[in-house]
Amino acid sequence: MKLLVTGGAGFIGANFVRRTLATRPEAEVTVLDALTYAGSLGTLADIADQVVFVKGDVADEAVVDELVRQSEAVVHFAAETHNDNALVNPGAFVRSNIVGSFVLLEAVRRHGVRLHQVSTDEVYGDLALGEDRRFLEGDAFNPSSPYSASKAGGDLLLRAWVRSFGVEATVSHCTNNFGPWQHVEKFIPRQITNLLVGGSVKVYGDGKHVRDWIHVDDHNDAVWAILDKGEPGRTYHIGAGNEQGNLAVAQLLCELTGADPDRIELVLDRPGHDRRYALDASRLTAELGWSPRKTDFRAALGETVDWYRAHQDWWGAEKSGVEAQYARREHGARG
Ligand code: NAD
Ligand code: TDX
Repeated sequence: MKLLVTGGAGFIGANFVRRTLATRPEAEVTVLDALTYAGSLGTLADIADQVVFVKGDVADEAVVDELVRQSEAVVHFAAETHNDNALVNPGAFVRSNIVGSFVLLEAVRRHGVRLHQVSTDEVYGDLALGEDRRFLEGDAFNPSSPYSASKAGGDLLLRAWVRSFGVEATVSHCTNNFGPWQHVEKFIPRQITNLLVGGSVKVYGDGKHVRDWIHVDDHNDAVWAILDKGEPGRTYHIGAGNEQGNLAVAQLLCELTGADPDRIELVLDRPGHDRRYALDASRLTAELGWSPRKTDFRAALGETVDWYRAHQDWWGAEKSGVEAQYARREHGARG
């Protein structure tokens, strides 16, 4: 199968490419990635001879049209993905996440190519702490942040292109991912690397915010299940039913790195910070037979800690710049 993977130099996309090469030797993979701050060729270095890499923007019609024309299926990961950045520069999110999806949808419509779009649980907005509910496929979108609104925008376009033009497309909403190759701006790698360089763990607000964590390989296996057996036009939730409070994750990371928990610091909260995310992913299990495998969170997080310990060459150069950016934002927000 000739597969186009957008955003394949980023965290989840690069893990997807690796897993695809390992499990589907027949797949011919082309990666389209703009190599923003979040994507790097270093992430694909050891498999560079097994993929075709094209540096380009998903919102660039000419590049996308040609690549989609040559493909049998597209898996769309490319996006601006960090909520804290969306509060500083939302325009980049509108362009990559909404215009990017539009350009891809038009290209798959023209060329009759199958599309799977990777989206997030954040499109539904948040739940209250202690509320006995998880979001279901079909719940109304109610995004709270510029990032989640831009992802919801791209997903609404997809729904309309399926219904109006009959494009053969599916979409999945996944919970928070962790694992190797995740940028050090995100919560888990930020705190692991803070601990490894002797810094403190920075938890926003009261630390009681809840995220539903899944290992990136489980996410990507679910994407393959949808590509193999999913019904065009259908929406699938991907989640491992693993809700954790941020403070609890911070404490676990201290334990796994042998750090004193007094290195956890409560810092200024993210504006508009969503309280709790939780998805019901039973449709995926019932209809496509997928279920998560890396369900021992402590063990999987321990492997992730070991990976960051062993790969300082990959994240070391980014770390101080990311922390300097966070420090400027906190200062600015406090006026
Ligand atoms: P990431 O930020 O690590 O990687 C994004 C990749 O997309 C980077 O390589 C970047 O260079 C590329 N990119 C950004 N804008 C582009 C553009 N306009 N054209 C081409 N390439 C562009 O993100 P990630 O965590 O790997 O997320 C991948 C996808 O999964 C996103 O669509 C995100 O919304 C979704 N998602 C992520 C999570 C999570 O927890 N990380 C959870 C659910 C869904
Ligand atoms: O330093 C931090 N301290 C902290 O307490 C950071 C970076 C985050 N947090 C909190 C905010 C969230 O409650 O940790 C939680 C996770 O934060 P992020 O890693 O920024 O993820 P989140 O905002 O939940 O969004 C993620 O999951 C859904 C991804 O970044 C999105 O791309 C995905 O769609």
